[in-house]
Amino acid sequence: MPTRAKPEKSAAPTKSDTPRTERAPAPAKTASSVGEGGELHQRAVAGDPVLTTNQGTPVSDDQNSLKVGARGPTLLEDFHFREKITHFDHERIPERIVHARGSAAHGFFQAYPGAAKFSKAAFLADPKVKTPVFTRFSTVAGGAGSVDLPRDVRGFAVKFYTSEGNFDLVGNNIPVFFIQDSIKFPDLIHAVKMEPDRGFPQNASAHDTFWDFVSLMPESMHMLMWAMSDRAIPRSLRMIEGFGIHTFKLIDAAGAVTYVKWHWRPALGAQSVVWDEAVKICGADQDFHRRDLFAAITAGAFPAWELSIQALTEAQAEAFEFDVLDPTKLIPEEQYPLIPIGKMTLDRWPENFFAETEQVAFHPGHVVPGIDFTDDPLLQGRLFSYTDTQLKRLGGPNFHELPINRPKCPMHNFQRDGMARQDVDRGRVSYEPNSLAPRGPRESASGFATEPAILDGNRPGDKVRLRSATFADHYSQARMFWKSMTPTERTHIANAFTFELSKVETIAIRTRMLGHLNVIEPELGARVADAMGMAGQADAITPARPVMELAPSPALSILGKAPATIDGRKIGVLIADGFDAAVVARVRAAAEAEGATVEIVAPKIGGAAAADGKKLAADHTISGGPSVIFDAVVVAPGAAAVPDLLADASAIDWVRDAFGHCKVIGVVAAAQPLLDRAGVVSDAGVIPLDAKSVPAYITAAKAGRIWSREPTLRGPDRGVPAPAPKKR
Ligand code: HDE
Repeated sequence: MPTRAKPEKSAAPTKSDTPRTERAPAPAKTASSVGEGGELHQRAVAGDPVLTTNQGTPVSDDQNSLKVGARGPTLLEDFHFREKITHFDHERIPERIVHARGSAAHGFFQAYPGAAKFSKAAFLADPKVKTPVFTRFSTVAGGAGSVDLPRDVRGFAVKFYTSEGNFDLVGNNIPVFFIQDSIKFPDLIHAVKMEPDRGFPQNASAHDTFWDFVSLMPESMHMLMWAMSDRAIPRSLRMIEGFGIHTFKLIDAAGAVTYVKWHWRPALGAQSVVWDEAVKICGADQDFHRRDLFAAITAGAFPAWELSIQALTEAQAEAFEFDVLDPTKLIPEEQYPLIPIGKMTLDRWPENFFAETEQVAFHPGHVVPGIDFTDDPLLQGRLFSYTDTQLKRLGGPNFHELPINRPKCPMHNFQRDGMARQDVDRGRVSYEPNSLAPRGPRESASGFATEPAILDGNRPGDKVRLRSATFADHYSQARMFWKSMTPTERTHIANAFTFELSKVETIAIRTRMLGHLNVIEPELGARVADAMGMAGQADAITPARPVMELAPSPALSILGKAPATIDGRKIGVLIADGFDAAVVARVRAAAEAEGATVEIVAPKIGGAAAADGKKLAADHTISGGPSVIFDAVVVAPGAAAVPDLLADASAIDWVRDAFGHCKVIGVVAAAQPLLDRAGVVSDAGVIPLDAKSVPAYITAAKAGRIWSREPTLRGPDRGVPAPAPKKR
């Protein structure tokens, strides 16, 4: 017999001396259990929900499992315990193999007048109609719990719940892709994900396997230029552009076909952070992008994007200098301007992350009448992959019944049963044709019918495993991208290549990549080789096709078209005891008038006392709210507090980083010693601040970063002209 240690003590605690979570059940529930049952009933009547099992059985004790004696083994018959633990054990579903880390929001789309000219799709027909949407942004390489700001492509997937079925526009924030044929997708993803023998790095392309693969795949060169540009480290999900990448077909009411590229443009303008900032943000706030989207939407500052198309006739598509079926090529906006066709606004954060953001199932094959595919071999492969992946992730063929995936228009067919079927299908008839259900669902002439035209050069031939010769130029648009960047953006690209290739251990991979960079643009190759200390070591690479000198496309530059705005941006104000409340209040009023938010940073979270003695609460401590999380900053401590700040490394870093990341700094005179200690040199972005100069500070902040500061601060490539480009 096991010994029972003082059973009476734990078996009958008094309510007053035992916290609820530690209460042990009375072994013999007689009168008291009846009493509790009565209590349950009363609470239910009062509208206060009773805790039940998943079968609806009321639960009397959710604090203790059922045991043989207070210290004895747990009993198998405890169905409530087993149900709860089993459910918990199965709470995770397989995460997406790519795009596992994502954040999403609900919203609506409204077409502009004239959109119907291109497509008979119902959601484009009437500008008054608000089509519900659910939009999920994601990184590609990392797992679901990875950080928000690695250098990576961002997914931009929109589900339109149209009156004629769901249309999913499953795109990225970069208009081209790494590969041309979907059969290479598993290789690409295996190469970029953590290396299989060591399990790292998580969510980073700066390692050998990624660069090994891409350096052997010249077709990835154009996309690499984008991935090494600032596009891959966005400031906010609200500030990214989106692209459908593949060429799609739109079909109008008369059956005419337009070949289109899809584009999303953010109302707030596109903006990125700098690399050093991204690295630090990943430590300061792993959820930087998710939190930013959540905060904006819950505050009512709804992010919006304009949807546009580039529209080509078949003849124009055929005449374009690259194959429009090649997803490593874009069509310059200067050649085919964007035609705006509508606007998306995201105005509601999901109720439940798992039910909606995790379980949403996108698929480029979810199209509606008026939209159709082309034979882009990457798109064709995706049309298979996405259903397959949902079967695995969501456990069977009924994923369309989950509320987030269910169309919001009527849906009827004869598909039946399967794992976790929710619908209770009625009647005898589950087949077609039938005569027993004359009012049952039938085909309709207005239903989706594949648009049969294929581009002229794409007539069916023999069964082959071939890459079209029209896909063979891998460098010309990569060079065009380089030529389209501002000097600052070029420096960022050179530094990104330098950083990533310096992480590659295998010398032969580095020299191979340097060879490709020389082909893309000798100046780039030379700058990166020089910054790596590997000048003259590049492999000689001969492109399959001579590189063409294409005209630059200014539309590809983020900085070149950056709007002067602080709308949607965040200003951090560092205060400490004795600060001037009037200056801080003016900064807040002026910033908020421009659509920005202001957050207060102070040595203590309880806040700081102004010169007039009034206390202002802080949003962050100095180390908890480093300047990397702000777009512009104000340094406004009281004079008496400055000596303490000078002794605080996080305060010095706060200022040093703001300067190093080229941010506009407003500073009160008393704080000058802090700027001196942080190595801040006065320039156009360091604004002496008093009550009068607040407008000047806001104007400077609207102009964005002080890029002229950057070459004085950070290498290895400081944007200095490279050694004389070699002749090709
Ligand atoms: Fe995806 N992709 N992909 N992809 N993709 C997935 O589907 C795939 C590609 C994109 O927020 C998966 O539901 C193949 C291009 C986004 O849930 C999977 C190929 C573009 C998302 C899949 C591509 C994308 C995915 C994983 C090469 C830009 C996230 C989970 C042919 C146009 C959607 C899932 C979300 C997700 C396959 C290439 C965008 C495995 C085979 C090109 C935004 O089905």
